[in-house]
Amino acid sequence: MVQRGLLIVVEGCDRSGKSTQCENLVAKLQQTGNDTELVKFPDRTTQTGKMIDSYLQQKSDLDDHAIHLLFSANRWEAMKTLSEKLSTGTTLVVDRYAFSGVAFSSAKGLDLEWCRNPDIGLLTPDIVLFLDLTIDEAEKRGGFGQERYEKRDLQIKVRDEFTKLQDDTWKFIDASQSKDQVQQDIWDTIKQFKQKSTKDGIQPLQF
Ligand code: Z5A
Ligand code: MG
Repeated sequence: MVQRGLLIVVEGCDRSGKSTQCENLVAKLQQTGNDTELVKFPDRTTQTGKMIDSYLQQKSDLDDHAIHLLFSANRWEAMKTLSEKLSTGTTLVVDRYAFSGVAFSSAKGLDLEWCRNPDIGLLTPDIVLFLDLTIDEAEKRGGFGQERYEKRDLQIKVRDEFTKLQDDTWKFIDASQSKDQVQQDIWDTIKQFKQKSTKDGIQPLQF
């Protein structure tokens, strides 16, 4: 029987280095013989993704609830494909997931429990790597861009909301370190996790 792949989610505030580290981690896992693919949410290529992209670029406006549901739908439409990949042994490294959805919408003032509901039943991550960076440190990486949520006050609230979502699958990584050191910390965390899960036997994902 093929051992299923791991669902590794990378979360964190703006400019914490998620995309940089996701690419590194995928390359490292592939080099060490693990069938691995990168997934990114929002997926801006699908029909829902195009509406999200237009909203983020401030080319269109949507009710806060409606855009929240679109972000969730953008994940749901990928679930069948992702669950097939996991069950045939592919490990997935996911750049942002439902935690971003809940953190951003609740930071805008929507009820936290309401925000959680549409994502209930999505594939459960095996591990969530939270790249932790203060807003002051994030700002040193260049001024905010033109996208809708790239504003200091909102980003501070988002960080607070993220910290409410953690559970025992979360591993905090100090993202203020050099790219190489962050990469090393992530790799050590994944190696430890894989050793432990091989010992305990990986629990089936909740489909
Ligand atoms: N959003 C939402 O509202 N609801 C949802 O359900 C989801 C998302 C899934 C678009 O996301 C927006 O959608 C986002 C949340 C919202 N809004 N905001 N803000 P996105 O993922 O497409 O956003 P992005 O454009 O990829 O930016 P990012 O994710 O915030 O950046 P990052 O991936 O964390 O960082 P990076 O691109 O790897 O690095 C940023 C810069 O820092 C770059 O110049 C790097 O070279 C540099 N960098 C990276 N690491 C380091 C270290 N260690 N030291 C120094 N410099 C570094
Ligand atoms: Mg990114």
